[in-house]
Amino acid sequence: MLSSLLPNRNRKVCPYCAEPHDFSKKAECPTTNQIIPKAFIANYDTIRPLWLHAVGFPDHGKTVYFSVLIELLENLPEVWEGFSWRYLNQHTLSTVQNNRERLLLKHEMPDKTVVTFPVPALVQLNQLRLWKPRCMVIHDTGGESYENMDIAPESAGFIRRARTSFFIVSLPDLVDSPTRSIADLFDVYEAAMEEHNAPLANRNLVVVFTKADEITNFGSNFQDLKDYIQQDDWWERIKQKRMLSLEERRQYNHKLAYISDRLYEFTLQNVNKGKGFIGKALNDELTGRPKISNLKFAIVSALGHAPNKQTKKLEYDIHPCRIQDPLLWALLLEPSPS
Ligand SMILES: Nc1nc2c(ncn2[C@@H]2O[C@H](COP(=O)(O)OP(=O)(O)O)[C@@H](O)[C@H]2O)c(=O)[nH]1
Ligand SMILES: [Mg+2]
Ligand SMILES: [Zn+2]
Repeated sequence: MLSSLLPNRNRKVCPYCAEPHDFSKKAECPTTNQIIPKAFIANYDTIRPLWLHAVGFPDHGKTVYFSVLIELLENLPEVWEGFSWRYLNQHTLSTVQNNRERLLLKHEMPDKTVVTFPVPALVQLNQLRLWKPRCMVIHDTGGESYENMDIAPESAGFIRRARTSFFIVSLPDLVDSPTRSIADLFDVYEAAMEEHNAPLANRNLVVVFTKADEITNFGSNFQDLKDYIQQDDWWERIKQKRMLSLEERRQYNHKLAYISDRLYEFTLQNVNKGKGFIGKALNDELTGRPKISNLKFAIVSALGHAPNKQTKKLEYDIHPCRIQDPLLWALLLEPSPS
């Protein structure tokens, strides 16, 4: 018992169950029996894990977001000088290949009942230049629904471990079900986190408004948000193999902060119960102290257009917009310790 409390430099947080184990004798998770990739253990101190997970109501776009994000990463070397990625386990590779076939070639949407990344996907990101290399541990929190919020019990450890949560909100879906609001969503989220012993203090929340292609009216004060979505040229740049300079990438990060502030205003003014949501996220009713450390906002369209309502298939190829933004926020909010 005591030995498990003592610091042990061989103990590393397991990417498959999110608990620390000593891997010096056997690179296997005692809980899930998964073999830990050698590269994960060998580089643990220099290529730090970046735990990524998304919470949100079913159907708001979590699985599609992660699938398209990976597609973007595979194309990123066309716009980020020297960038490379590496899948650390066969499972990740198979999942990516399957997504490629379904989403990109057959234009099909992910199955609702199947969790796309039941075993976390391990994707090493190298040569980020503005940041140190990282190993993304992506966990898709689909599957069993918890009080209308997708947090399967086996996801709890990941949610506790991750310092940054992507709070996936599809405004078009909320408008279609007027009895639900973003403030309700936060209550469900907070209850789910409490249930899983994952306190909100010291946590970063990145609200990701998904399906931006379906938002037709941002209101007269927020035309710049519509422009921001439409003017993302990364996908075009990828096709044209036009690199972003380091200076352009720095400016992009500044723009990210500006857009987050604008989306904060937009949420206050134009989102049903938006003010209530921000109040809940930022203030602890009892102490008045901040609840969430950082509340940031991003807006994305993973597909670029809605699938056909009848066939549920895309009618033409995906055109992702701003899907890099939530990942950039995670990198900015959780820099690797030097
Ligand atoms: N218009 C539009 N629809 C999307 C987008 N992303 C997802 N969807 C739709 O939302 C559905 C649910 O997405 P999914 O990622 O499976 O949701 P999850 O249950 O939160 O994982 C998909 O089948 C698509 O019909 C998007 O970027 N734009
Ligand atoms: Mg899903
Ligand atoms: Zn483990």
